[in-house]
Amino acid sequence: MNATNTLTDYERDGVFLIRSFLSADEVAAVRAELDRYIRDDLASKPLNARTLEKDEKTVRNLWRLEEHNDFFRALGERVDIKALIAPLVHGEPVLVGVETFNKPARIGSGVPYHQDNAYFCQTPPDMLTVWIAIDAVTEDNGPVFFVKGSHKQGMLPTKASGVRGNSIGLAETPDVPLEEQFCALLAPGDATIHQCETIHHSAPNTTDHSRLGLLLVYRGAHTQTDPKLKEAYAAAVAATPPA
Ligand SMILES: O=C(O)CCC(=O)C(=O)O
Repeated sequence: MNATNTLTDYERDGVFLIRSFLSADEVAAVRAELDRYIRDDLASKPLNARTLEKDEKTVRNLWRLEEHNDFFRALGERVDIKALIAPLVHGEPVLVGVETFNKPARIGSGVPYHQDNAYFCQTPPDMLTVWIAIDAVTEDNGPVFFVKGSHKQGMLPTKASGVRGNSIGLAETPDVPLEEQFCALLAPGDATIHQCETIHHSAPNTTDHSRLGLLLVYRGAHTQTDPKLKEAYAAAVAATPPA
């Protein structure tokens, strides 16, 4: 990977793609540990460790894996990954979350248009997400669409979305047709990295193929919580709690 191109693309577009971010063996190890964690550990964790789909039994999201699981904390703390992230967050990267968006076959729910900083509430917005495909992400199984360059607009007005696990969305849908958005089609192990104010969303998964993504979230050590953003987020999450 060319670090200069990476930084240029990230600053310009607010998102970029990295092929083979994890090897096939690493993807297999992630999948095995997620399966084991859901089967053996999840029931003993607090309710805020996950969000379920509408059937009330299939996992939509795992949250706080860096707190609950040594394997995922170690992955998020990997020195090579943090070295890649440092220039992008303009400082010392701090791991703040390891999560999943499972998007299970047939019942995986959609994610409304949003900017992550409505959840993270950080200033300056030196915060990002590494979204790693564990399953293949196709046009049909609910890929994430990004509006390139949208991070340059700053934070846009929000509204409570009523979606469990994604309680705050954009007040208005951006005026950019889907065909002009960047659709992240990924093979297992590929990743995208998006800045926390880049607009993105995904559709429900109605296919027979699961679309599991593992997310590593980092901020620069210098960022601080913005009280106004926090107030809006607290109201949305109180209206639609994640669990
Ligand atoms: O995985 C998805 O469908 C949405 C992911 C997302 O919203 C995020 O990465 O912030």
